[in-house]
Amino acid sequence: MIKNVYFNHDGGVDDLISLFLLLQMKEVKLTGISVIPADGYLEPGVKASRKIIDRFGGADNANLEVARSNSRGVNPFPAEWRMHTFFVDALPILNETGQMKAPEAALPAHRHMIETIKKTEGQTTLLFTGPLTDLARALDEAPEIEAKIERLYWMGGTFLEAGNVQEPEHDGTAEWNAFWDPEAVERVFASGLNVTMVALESTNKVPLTMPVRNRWASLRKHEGLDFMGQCYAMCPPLVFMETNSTYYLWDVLTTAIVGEPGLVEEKTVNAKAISSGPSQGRTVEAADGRPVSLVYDVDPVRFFDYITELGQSAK
Ligand code: AGV
Ligand code: CA
Repeated sequence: MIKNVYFNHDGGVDDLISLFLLLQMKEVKLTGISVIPADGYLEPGVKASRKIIDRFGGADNANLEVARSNSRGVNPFPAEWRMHTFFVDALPILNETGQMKAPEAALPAHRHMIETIKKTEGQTTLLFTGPLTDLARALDEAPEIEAKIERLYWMGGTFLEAGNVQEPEHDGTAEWNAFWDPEAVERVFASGLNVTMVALESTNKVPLTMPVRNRWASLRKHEGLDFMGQCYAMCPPLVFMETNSTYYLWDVLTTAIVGEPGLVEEKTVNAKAISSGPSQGRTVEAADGRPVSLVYDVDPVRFFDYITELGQSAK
């Protein structure tokens, strides 16, 4: 069965690779894209998205619109990470024709999502690989869209003791996408949406290792895999130590599940979001929380095979 998917991302390396992979999935029909300037910058995020659609989207996606978010976060991402968006946008493979054809949407991201969900026949699956701000605003403005949303797949949060935020006024328990806008997580948790959380529990099991990079390098005659390898080369391989900058396939795992849910194990957890204080952005299990489907395990071998085959199939 073909799923209608609306994709909101925040311009990171793995967000943009996620767009590339979605465009290769036969079981996915993309209905709209939007870009929020969280772990990336807006202008190159929108441009890189349009160029990826042009280069790897084929005729079916020629009219796929890319919308700009006008949302602002609470806790900004480090500029060093955000610079990645410019690097991807500047890759020669995305600039060969010197043109950008995929249209930019007139509406800001949250309104574009509302209108797209309304006009799409049947249900829409939401994929969010950055903060939830645009979804929280869309639900405030048009709560009726809830009934047309099949499920939200969100890369974010964790129920582990250790998150991935290391900032001066924080206790380290949050995941970054939740930390950027903690109130948005609270708002989405207050909705009746079906939520699948791809939290650090599972993404910690898919780090970007040297063997993975080398596999794609050996297959670089396939332009899609060369593109993935070039993108990930922007994230320095730190093989002797794990630092705050170690890269995992956070968003790509989340995206892969939309195409192939069987790659992972899920369980229902009752969740709450903490929206202020030193634990802001933390998600916790609580008896009176709302149910979410937590992706807690993944088969890394099958996962890497799946995305490598998808990348290899790109024309
Ligand atoms: O927390 C993971 C989220 C994902 O959506 N992002 C990166 C992915 O796009 C933030 C992030 C955490 N650690 C990072 C991040 C790092 N070392 N480099 C860049 N972004
Ligand atoms: Ca992201």
